[in-house]
Amino acid sequence: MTLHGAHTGPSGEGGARIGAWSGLAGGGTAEILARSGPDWLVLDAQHGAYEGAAVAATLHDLAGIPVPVWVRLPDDSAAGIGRVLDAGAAGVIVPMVDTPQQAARIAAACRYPPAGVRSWGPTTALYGRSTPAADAANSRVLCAVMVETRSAVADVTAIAATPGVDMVFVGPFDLALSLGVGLDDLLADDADDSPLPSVVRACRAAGIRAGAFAGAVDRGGRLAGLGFTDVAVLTDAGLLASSAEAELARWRGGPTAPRRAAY
Ligand code: 3PY
Ligand code: MG
Repeated sequence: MTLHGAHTGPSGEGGARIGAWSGLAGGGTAEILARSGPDWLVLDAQHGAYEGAAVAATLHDLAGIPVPVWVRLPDDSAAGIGRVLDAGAAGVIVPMVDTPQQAARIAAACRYPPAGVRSWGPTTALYGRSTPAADAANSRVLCAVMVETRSAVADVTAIAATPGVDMVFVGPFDLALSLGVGLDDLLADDADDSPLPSVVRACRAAGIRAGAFAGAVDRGGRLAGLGFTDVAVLTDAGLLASSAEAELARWRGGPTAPRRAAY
């Protein structure tokens, strides 16, 4: 699935891949999102309700659905990265990555030796799934590092060029805070040397994917228009809040209330 038309990236190469973002652990919400047809799905263990056992259980529930499932971790710990990959995540998104050195440690945590330092212990075979050999696991895993501070943007060329980093993923909410600008101003700024175009340029130069969190279709279209290749457009909490509010407003015949959720 891609964002077409006005949402197609300036490269004109078919638009961005659309991601779905699940923060509501349990109750089948991730499965409902995965079956809605996104290009990839993220389980959010930083700001969402996913903790260890819920991540593993959800990855098992999603195993038969042909959508890559990545986990956004709460921090850059190698142990945390290893645990979600052991449970079958196709990749990780690691928040608040500020330097190429930190990015290199994260890339190493995603891969078995000799490419990295990941410890062997996948649990997928216990649940009837195959366990790829170490070299196949190393080449299939997606390692995404989040650029969401002023200092990360200043170093984004080196972060994107770090071997083993497959995608730089922008957190525009945190980046706007770090820069001291409004979210809409950050998204509107398309000057060559401004933050978001600089990230896209660095990713293109390194030959890696440029991802970003949008949380809504209008912001997603803007990010795809700036050239991001992967945009998280749907969130379970946002969809639930906005459609519940819209349906209630429709029932009551009044105006639709502004969205409560930040995402
Ligand atoms: C951000 O925008 O800072 C994010 O991390 C999105 O989840
Ligand atoms: Mg963030």
